[in-house]
Amino acid sequence: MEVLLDPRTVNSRKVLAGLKLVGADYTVKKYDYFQAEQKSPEFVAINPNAAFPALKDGDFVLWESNAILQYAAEKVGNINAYPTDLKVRADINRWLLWESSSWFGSCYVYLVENCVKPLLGDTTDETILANEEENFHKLASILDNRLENSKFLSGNQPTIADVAVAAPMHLHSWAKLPLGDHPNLIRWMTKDIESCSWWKETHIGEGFTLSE
Ligand SMILES: N[C@@H](CCC(=O)N[C@@H](CS)C(=O)NCC(=O)O)C(=O)O
Repeated sequence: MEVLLDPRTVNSRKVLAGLKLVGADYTVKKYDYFQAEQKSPEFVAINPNAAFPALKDGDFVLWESNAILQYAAEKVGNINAYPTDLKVRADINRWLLWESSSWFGSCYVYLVENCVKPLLGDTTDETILANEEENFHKLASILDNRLENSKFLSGNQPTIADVAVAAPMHLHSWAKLPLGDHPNLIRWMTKDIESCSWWKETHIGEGFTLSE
């Protein structure tokens, strides 16, 4: 499998971390988000959404990061990272859909306003941040409640649901995600997720710096 992405972006890091979690063999073709290479004719021919990431497996092309996580887990047959029990799998699929439809968008507001804009010399818009706050806390409370009696989102070991939901939070300090009222979410992210090898090996630092 080959993944085409910029490892500094949320959904690209998600895929790289997920491929490591499931134990997939893969190669990476790197693009540059800050040079708008997701809009290049070459990349748009692969992903017409002009957004990272995409995956190629022979002639098969797949985009949507969470679909890539599902495909890779199925291909490897990693039933710890993507259990086959009907209800456990439905629960994981639910978090994947929720992340893509709700959580990513809310976290992205903080990433853009507090990280991307200042980096590009633009001004943070406090009104945009204030307008997002209520929604962010509603969503974060859902995660916080879920994690009250559960180490990971779906039991005692990480699954692709944890990878998907953690990815939009990946620069949470720099992005100033308002996590203060959500102690279980803080514990999960800073202790349980950030100590995992698949998370550490895909580390992105402030300023969108890569370690390798
Ligand atoms: N739902 C898509 C979202 C992909 C997406 O929004 N990718 C961002 C980077 S995290 C991107 O490349 N956006 C294009 C742009 O900002 O021009 C997925 O999960 O793959």
